[in-house]
Amino acid sequence: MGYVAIAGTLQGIPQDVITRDNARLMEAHLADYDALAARLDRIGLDIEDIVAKIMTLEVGLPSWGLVTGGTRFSRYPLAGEPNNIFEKIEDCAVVQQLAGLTPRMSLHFPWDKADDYIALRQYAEAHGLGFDAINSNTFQDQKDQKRSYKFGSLSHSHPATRQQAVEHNLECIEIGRKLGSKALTVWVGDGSNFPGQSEFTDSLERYLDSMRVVYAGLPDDWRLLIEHKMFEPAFYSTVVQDWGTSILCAQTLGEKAQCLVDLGHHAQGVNIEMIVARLAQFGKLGGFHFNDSKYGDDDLDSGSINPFQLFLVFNELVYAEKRAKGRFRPAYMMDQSHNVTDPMESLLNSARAIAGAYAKALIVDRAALKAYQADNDVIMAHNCLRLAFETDVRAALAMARVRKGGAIDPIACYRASSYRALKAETRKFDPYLHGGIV
Ligand code: RM4
Ligand code: MN
Ligand code: MN
Repeated sequence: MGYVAIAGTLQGIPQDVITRDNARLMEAHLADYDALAARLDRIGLDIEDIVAKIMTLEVGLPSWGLVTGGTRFSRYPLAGEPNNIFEKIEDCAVVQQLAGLTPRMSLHFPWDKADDYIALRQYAEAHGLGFDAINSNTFQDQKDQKRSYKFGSLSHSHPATRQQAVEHNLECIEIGRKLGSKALTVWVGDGSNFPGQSEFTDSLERYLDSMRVVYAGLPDDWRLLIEHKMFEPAFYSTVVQDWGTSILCAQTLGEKAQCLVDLGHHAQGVNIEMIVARLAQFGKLGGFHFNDSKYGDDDLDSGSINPFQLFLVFNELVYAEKRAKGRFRPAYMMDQSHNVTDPMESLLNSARAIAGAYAKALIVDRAALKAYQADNDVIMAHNCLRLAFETDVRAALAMARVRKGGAIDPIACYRASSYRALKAETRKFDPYLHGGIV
């Protein structure tokens, strides 16, 4: 089985593997598609409009999600997984090839450092990929780093440490410019583990002072995405702990600063879809880190634990999109850790779950919903959402993939290609490498 240039990609799954797997499933797929078309027609929707909208959805892939993740206890790497950013690009190109809605990668520095960013960009472009938001990392110490982030970074009590963290973020912007990226995501682990360890007000003030310098370094057409997180690694207080602090910081910094919502970064039971609505209403919803969680920042596959929540989030996003009339373009990205699955399979499944939540949100009968809400017809208003959520939209998703040259069943096709096994023959592998826990 030769790996050849196809559709702008240098390597990938041979086209005949996709064609063959799709041929196997086509008859059933078309029957399902017709059935869904008829169902949607009965509620006044044209399936072609829905498919066309699904085809516009784009979600960035996290470079740190391509290798097996781990917990505090261990990591169990997989033979054939990528060893560097170039090999990660190859894998992302395959996810894009099969899923059709993940055309960009979100990089994390210094993890993804390369000698030549122009060459890196060309390599990605040759694989049909671009770059999403750049992520800085001031939550770990790196080799040869002068000052430690043990007690914080952008909000550190010492000006020299803050300066070092600012410079790292400015360097990330520089790298991003070379790569053609348009946003910088800043998440800091800054916070405290003990009451009294730090002063809440002073540390936020210092954080803002640092962020003002980073903001001033942004190109005009860039966004600065502020990612909040309630706890971890700090377990008593966190400097940017919730969407309240995040939006205050974004408003203080200016137009180009917006908030990024990572679905796993909230207290249990928090109404995340409502946070999404609020941020969108005030023009500050800049981006997303999709994942799922049961307990905390679990970084599980999108839609694997609470698909209803994912749907309700997209219900707000579709409403915001409608209200903004085309001026609403948050950067959608995944942020997941794949500890016990093949990362590429998890990303394929997650892409499908995210697109599915979007598709279901698109078929909500908004006029009927508004009328029921106006009449305080609670059950019927709720059923409007339920009906959309319970609709099986898989055939519309598959059609969107097929029209982009992708697979009806991405995971079956990926397995049929033996991609991972073939990579295991050429990529170096150290089963005892336990680092890289995200
Ligand atoms: C954090 C946060 C950030 C990500 C790191 C790896 O919890 O979600 O977005 O950059 O993990
Ligand atoms: Mn995140
Ligand atoms: Mn996280």
